[in-house]
Amino acid sequence: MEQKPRGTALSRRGFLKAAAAVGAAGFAGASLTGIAASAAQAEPTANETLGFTYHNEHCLCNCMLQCTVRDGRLAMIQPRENEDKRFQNVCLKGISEVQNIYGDARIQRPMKRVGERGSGEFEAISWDEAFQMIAENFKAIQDKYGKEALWIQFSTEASQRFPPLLPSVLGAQTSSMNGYDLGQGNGQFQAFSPWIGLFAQNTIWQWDEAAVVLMANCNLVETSLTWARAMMNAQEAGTKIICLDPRFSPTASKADQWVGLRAGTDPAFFLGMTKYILDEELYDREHVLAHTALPFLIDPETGLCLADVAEAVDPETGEPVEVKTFYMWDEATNAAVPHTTEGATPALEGEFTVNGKRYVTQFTRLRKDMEPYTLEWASATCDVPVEVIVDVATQYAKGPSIICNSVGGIDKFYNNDVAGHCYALIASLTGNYGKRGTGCGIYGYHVTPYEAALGAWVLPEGMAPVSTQGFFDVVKDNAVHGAMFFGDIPTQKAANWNKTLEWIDSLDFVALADIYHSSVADFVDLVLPVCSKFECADEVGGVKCANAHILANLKVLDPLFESKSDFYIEKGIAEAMGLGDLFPADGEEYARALLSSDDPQMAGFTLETLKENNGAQRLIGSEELRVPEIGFEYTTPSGRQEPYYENMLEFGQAFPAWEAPCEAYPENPLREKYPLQFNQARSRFRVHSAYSGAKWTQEVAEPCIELNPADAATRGLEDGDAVEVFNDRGSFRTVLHLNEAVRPDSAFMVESTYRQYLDGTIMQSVSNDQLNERGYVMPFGPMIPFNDTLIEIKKAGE
Ligand SMILES: Nc1nc2c(c(=O)[nH]1)N[C@H]1C(S)=C(S)[C@@H](COP(=O)(O)OP(=O)(O)OC[C@H]3O[C@@H](n4cnc5c(=O)[nH]c(N)nc54)[C@H](O)[C@@H]3O)O[C@H]1N2
Ligand SMILES: Nc1nc2c(c(=O)[nH]1)N[C@H]1C(S)=C(S)[C@@H](COP(=O)(O)OP(=O)(O)OC[C@H]3O[C@@H](n4cnc5c(=O)[nH]c(N)nc54)[C@H](O)[C@@H]3O)O[C@H]1N2
Ligand code: SF4
Ligand SMILES: [Mo]
Repeated sequence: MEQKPRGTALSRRGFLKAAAAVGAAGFAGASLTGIAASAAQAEPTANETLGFTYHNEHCLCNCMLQCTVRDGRLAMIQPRENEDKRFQNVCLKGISEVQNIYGDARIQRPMKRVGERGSGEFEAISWDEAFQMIAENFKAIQDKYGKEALWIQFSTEASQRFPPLLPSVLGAQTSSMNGYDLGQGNGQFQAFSPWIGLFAQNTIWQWDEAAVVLMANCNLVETSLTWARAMMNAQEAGTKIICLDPRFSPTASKADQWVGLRAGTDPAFFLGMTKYILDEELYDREHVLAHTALPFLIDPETGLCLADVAEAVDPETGEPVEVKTFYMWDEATNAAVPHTTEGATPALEGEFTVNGKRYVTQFTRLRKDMEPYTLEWASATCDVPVEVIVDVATQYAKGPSIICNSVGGIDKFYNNDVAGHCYALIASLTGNYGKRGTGCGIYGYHVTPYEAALGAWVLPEGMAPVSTQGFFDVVKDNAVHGAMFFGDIPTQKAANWNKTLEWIDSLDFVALADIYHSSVADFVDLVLPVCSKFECADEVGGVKCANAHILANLKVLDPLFESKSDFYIEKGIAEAMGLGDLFPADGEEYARALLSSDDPQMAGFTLETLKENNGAQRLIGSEELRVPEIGFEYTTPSGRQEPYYENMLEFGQAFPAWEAPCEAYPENPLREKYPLQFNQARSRFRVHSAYSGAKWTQEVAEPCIELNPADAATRGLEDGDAVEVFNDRGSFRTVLHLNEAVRPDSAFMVESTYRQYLDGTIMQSVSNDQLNERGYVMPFGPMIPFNDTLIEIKKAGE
């Protein structure tokens, strides 16, 4: 996940209430006492010092860590003491950083390419030379082709200390769209509220209030590892977890019920449930009438809503806005009335004449649109028995129920928005949104309502990056002539590696800043060593808000080898280009700017208080981590839940309509050559490619591809075989493991690892880069269908 959810007006009100009840001073006092006790317990010995930092953003956990440095070397990592034990966490990846940060895969010094691109031949140069080389090349490219001909992008993890400034200062292009993680969100958010509508508005700690949690495309126990305890707590309290996953995933193994559907067919499963719920009248009629737009009148020919549009001014922003009044059919007066009419008796279904024209309700259209999605159809499409669809639909409709959709699985299929739209529809229809124990959306951030607005380092007016497209689009055109990546962008943020390589070859200059020797390192002109979150040149190397805390990346060690932080690399480049004055002088100055915020949740927080509190301070008013009542206020045009999308009429998706995956569907003739669907997901042993080089992790989790034993047998393959994975786009080599948990006709692999662990090849060689055009009219853009990929596997060398 790239963008983080921002607090909502609703949640902010919730916060103010909570703050008033608890009292800000009381909380701060209590927390200080706790810290004093913890510091005393952990008194270091003579040659030991303690340091505090935060860990990965991208495993969605951001653990707060206490680090012991012995004789100048990182010796032990523990969770930082926290009064709230839910936030006192660490996993093996964190603990093993004592080895990993000194590991072989670490980039140690600036290096300039001397051989061909891809040859891996480099020679060490000084930082001055490196900065000079970048400055000259950036300048030449921007002078010749314009500022936007330079592309600078940070991977999510590389932007988790200080917010990047370089793309803004240079007016370079940077990515505004990721091409992943927001596919279901694209289809879901507009039913509830712009942007935040894709995040659950309550927290994972409220799952115990639900009767059922449907986990769709979510392997929570690995991908939100430290929050999985909330799921277990809920199970203990009697909540039933139902996991939809083609693979018997670790989460499926802990769930109460597993539905092993065919990959890429979640929309069909939900459409089948929806039709069943309609046919059996299992929807929540009262909720639908009072809180959804489903009784609104639409023109049956065009699908457009009967509505009046008036101009108004947004009281908060002063911007002109459209105010829409929709119409419902009032059965009491037998007339169309505005949707805001108090005391009306709206008709749910039927055909009505208004001003001589025929209208139907959205609900009437819904019944018609859902007609094709019979249980038999859904069962055949998803490869799930009819009884299972009926059973899940019945449990879900009864509620209170939650849909926890994460951002894997179907999100990496061509039809991802349809899945998100289905969740919004079924939740609105059954009243499983907007009340306690209900909810729908992403829970991975688990504390969505508790997000504080940090301050910023202010740049001169108009100094901003150009940001209109995603990396997946940039690789297709030749308008960019130079690039710099902070992290492994080219191998992760576009599919079809051979095409990406062609693009890299077309560039005049390309540089990389990374901690580890990631896959793209051998293909760039200049490699720069970045320090880890355990290393800082200053007292502080980053400040962020996560886990309902403000966190500080405080110094544990000086930068190892010749590394520098991303901040000092950006600043060094800017200095070489005569723009260094625009940057903060050092980490302290940047940290203070970020901490200058008028958000009441962080009132009184300073760099000093953060240091006193061992690098973490709880947001004021966030103790409870429960949203008292979500209410029925949505910033949709009608203020109701709106699962009917007028703006998607042209795509036949006003209500969700089945659309097959673009490559990995059963009838695709390509299956004859490439019979296996390629399921890629994440694992507890890595955070994307990070930890690939970690020796201790390698001992327990070597990169491999997994097949069901039946599929291996038909190919004459055995556990441990060296194999080649291929399709028309490319190929890679790895080791095969057999696993009954993998669905027949598919292969499973953890995304992703560095080339050096795949015999110099890369899994992105085979992934599908066909984008769904509909994505371009959606706010988060099209998504890369990584999993909508067909492959075949054979013994390597055959
Ligand atoms: N084939 C395939 N591709 C995929 C996916 C898939 O399922 N299949 N999933 C996609 C998804 S969902 C995502 S989110 C992306 C994630 O892919 P990335 O955006 O690459 O993942 P991150 O963990 O954000 O970044 C990891 C990179 O940043 C480096 N790094 C870590 N910390 C720092 C730092 O402080 N500074 C610098 N400069 N570098 C740092 C790491 O060494 C590594 O190279 O991958 C996508 N790509
Ligand atoms: N430890 C760790 N945690 C992480 C990350 C990491 O790299 N490491 N990365 C973070 C990031 S950026 C992301 S995007 C999230 C992703 O976290 P999740 O959303 O949990 O996604 P995945 O792990 O990609 O896949 C989840 C499950 O979906 C299943 N699946 C595959 N295809 C389908 C399908 O068609 N339908 C259904 N219902 N299920 C399917 C997979 O088998 C897998 O078990 O994890 C985050 N957390
Ligand atoms: S990798 Fe492990 S220790 Fe680090 S933040 Fe994630 S869960 Fe916590
Ligand atoms: Mo992601």
